[in-house]
Amino acid sequence: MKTIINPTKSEWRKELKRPVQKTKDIEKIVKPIMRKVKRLGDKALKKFALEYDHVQIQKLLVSVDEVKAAKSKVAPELQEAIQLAKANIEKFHEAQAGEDLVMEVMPGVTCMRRSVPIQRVGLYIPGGTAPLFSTVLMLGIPANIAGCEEIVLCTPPDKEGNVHPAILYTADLIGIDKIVKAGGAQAIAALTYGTESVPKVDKIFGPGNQYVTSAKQLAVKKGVAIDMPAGPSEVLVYADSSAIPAFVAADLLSQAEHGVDSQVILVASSEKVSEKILKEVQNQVELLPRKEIAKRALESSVAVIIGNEDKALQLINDYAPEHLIICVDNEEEVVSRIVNAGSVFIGNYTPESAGDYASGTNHTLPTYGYAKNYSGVSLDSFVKKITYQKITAEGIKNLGPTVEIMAGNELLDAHKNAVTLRLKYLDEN
Ligand code: HSO
Ligand code: ZN
Repeated sequence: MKTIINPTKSEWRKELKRPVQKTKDIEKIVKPIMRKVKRLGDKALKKFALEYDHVQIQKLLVSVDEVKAAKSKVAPELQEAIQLAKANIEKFHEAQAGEDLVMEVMPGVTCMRRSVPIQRVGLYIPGGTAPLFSTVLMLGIPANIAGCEEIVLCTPPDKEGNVHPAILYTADLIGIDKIVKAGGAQAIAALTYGTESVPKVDKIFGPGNQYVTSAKQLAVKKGVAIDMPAGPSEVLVYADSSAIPAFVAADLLSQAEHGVDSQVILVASSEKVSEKILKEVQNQVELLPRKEIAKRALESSVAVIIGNEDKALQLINDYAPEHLIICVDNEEEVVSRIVNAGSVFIGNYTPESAGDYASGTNHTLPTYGYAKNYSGVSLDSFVKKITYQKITAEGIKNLGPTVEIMAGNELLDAHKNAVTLRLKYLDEN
């Protein structure tokens, strides 16, 4: 990890710049994939499974028997852990359901707002080096609570044509029964256009590699919504001498092990604090099975020494990390001044992995600086808010003249007439 000491704003901005994403080159590969899936449907999905997942798929949909068989392959202790995580995530997401709004704004004029579930949602669960069954919980639970009518899960098959048992077990536990063996851009294309086996959806959720991300971006142009723009996962830890170095090091590494492009940043209040933590990082990384990935991520990671709290907060809010861990003495004051972060973890006993798996918050969070203007996935992500209004005869008498004047001044006479006709009618009857 590179260390920079008391940098100026332009210095830390340069050092913390996220890597530029070469979207154009990726799009050139993704666009033909999308077109082929649109044209050939299931046939294209099977062709791409052979090409990219190296497996001949007979049936794209996971069968009931496959789900049953998966359960016996998941150790009881893992089943229990997933159930506990599910309970916490359900509790926290159920509590997010706000009351519908009904209000008589002036006599006879009632406005309402109701949450209505997005009807059809697609959840993408990546394959690759880690089977992210936790993401099934994070996306499937709020989709269920919201009441989405159709929930489709796409995930790539392994070389034997199977889906990881823990993914199947988790999906079954939360009642998702449409699981499609399709990964990459082709899965996103299937959810965008629909195929014989895959229903077209209204919104697509979930992480993925650059191809998946690019396909999601293209899906938006076809009228499908997505959870949020994506970039590599990231963590920023703000630590002073009250932080326990081994804990901070483990947190930094838990992000680093996600991928070689993970962004890991330490903001330390002094050189001494930083040195202790970095020493721990060096020791702990050697013990990790994914040490090669973590080491590469650390190569492009930075430790910043900033003694001044105001400046540290300026850096944090400017960087807008996906995950922010705060391990400083006056945590309450610091937390209250955070305005840009995906999710905040407070104190020595709050590792990021608690939120990644089981505490109850969602782990699908804005990266790449999007925490400045996006929220993480929550119950809200699975609903639309529809507004309604009901105006009585008394109401239109009260409100009508105001609308007439405004419409007239915008030179929109049809708008004005819509009120004038009604007021006249009421006058004459
Ligand atoms: N830290 C990841 C989520 C995750 N971690 C899943 C472990 N499994 C991105 O927020
Ligand atoms: Zn993680």
